[in-house]
Amino acid sequence: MAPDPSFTPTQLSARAAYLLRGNDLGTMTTAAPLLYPHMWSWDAAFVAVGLAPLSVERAVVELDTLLSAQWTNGMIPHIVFANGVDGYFPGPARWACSALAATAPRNRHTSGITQPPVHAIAVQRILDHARRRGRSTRAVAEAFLDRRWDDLVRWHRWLAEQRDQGSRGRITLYHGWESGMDNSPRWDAAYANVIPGAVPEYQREDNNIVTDASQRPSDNEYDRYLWLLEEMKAARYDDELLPKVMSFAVEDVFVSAIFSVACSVLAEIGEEHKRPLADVRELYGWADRFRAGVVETTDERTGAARDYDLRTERFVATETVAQFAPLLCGGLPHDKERALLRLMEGPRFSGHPDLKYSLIPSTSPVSRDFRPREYWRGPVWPVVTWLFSWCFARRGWAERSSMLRREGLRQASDGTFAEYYEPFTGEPLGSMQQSWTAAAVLDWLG
Ligand code: 9WN
Repeated sequence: MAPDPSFTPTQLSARAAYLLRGNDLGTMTTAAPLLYPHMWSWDAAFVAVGLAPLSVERAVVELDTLLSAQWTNGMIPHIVFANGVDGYFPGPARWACSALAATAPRNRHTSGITQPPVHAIAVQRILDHARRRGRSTRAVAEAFLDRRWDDLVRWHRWLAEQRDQGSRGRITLYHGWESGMDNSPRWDAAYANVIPGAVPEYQREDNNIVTDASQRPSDNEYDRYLWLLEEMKAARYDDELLPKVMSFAVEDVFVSAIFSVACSVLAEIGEEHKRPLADVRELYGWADRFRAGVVETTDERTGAARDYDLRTERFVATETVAQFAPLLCGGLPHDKERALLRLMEGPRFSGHPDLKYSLIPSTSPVSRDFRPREYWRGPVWPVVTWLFSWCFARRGWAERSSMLRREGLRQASDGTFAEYYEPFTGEPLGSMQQSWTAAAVLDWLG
């Protein structure tokens, strides 16, 4: 069989660096040049991870831009809109945050929902890289931490208090977009109970760019996404009202695991950099509470984690990557953890015999929900691979971590930096030149 066209590691990292420069608008990097021409919250954190080996200074700017759009309640919004750029729907006019929300920033347009809290990981990568540089770069990273520590803690406090009002150790989402896994089968049951009312007329932009409809969410799904915006707008994005009025309310086990990890990471940074002890204690407390919340959802036999639908008061088990949430944050008894690792590496996931690369698909190839090309219903997402690989290294699983890195790099060596890949053929799908794919590659090769 002829080898696939592929770039050497040196060529690949040069191309990744070039891509990030190309997507750089000055103080923010677009998530992708055409499909996502603005800054997304968790994309920005991963972008900062990729920028850090190139320039700690530029990585700091990325997080500063994001944090300068933080809401006064502490929420980091899922999109910070680039000034004067159109081309994405729903844009600022549809969200209408500055007009409706008392806590939205006045000087920047943002969306009114949030996204997974991976930012502490980016801060840690920035500090790691700064440590290896000269004194002036170290000073830039230190000054960033001085300037933004309180904002980062406020962000975590908002999640712990406003998005876990019952202190159950799980983050509640009021929109599937908040998970970052928009149309994952995880949300099918919850969306089935979202009955769109009068959605003001709209025109999608995404399918002008990705013209193959099978790669994006359907119109039916978009109607529900847009209806949830109307529900939030009617509540003026008020944290106290959302739990009462939103027809979608799900405790996301994957976001909860990420939050637990991020709280530990931020607490460790705080300890090392002599931040207030009260903050550090609070962060460790949240890390423990959310780890326990994740473990509580797991299946007795397999260790697989489940989301919890607050509207139907039911656990939702799906054969998706979210099942592996406890492997990110730990906390499972040893036997259960071994069982979950076997599930992840076995034929239902990364050990499926027909996969092109041994990577974790967004949905299991043997699930009846599996669609190999359709957004979060099957394809492999390089940034998710990076997250697992980073968390596994942190957990001391060096071999597993480097296996994911190796396979992730083989997948990315086509040089397209695609948003996601078809798991059997390795075909690049969705947006090309996706910033966070380049960032993952830069970190792996850095
Ligand atoms: C909606 C930018 C974002 C990612 C999400 C991904 C996708 C947006 C969309 O793109 O979501 O937020 O329009 O589909 O699902 O994870 O942050 O890359």
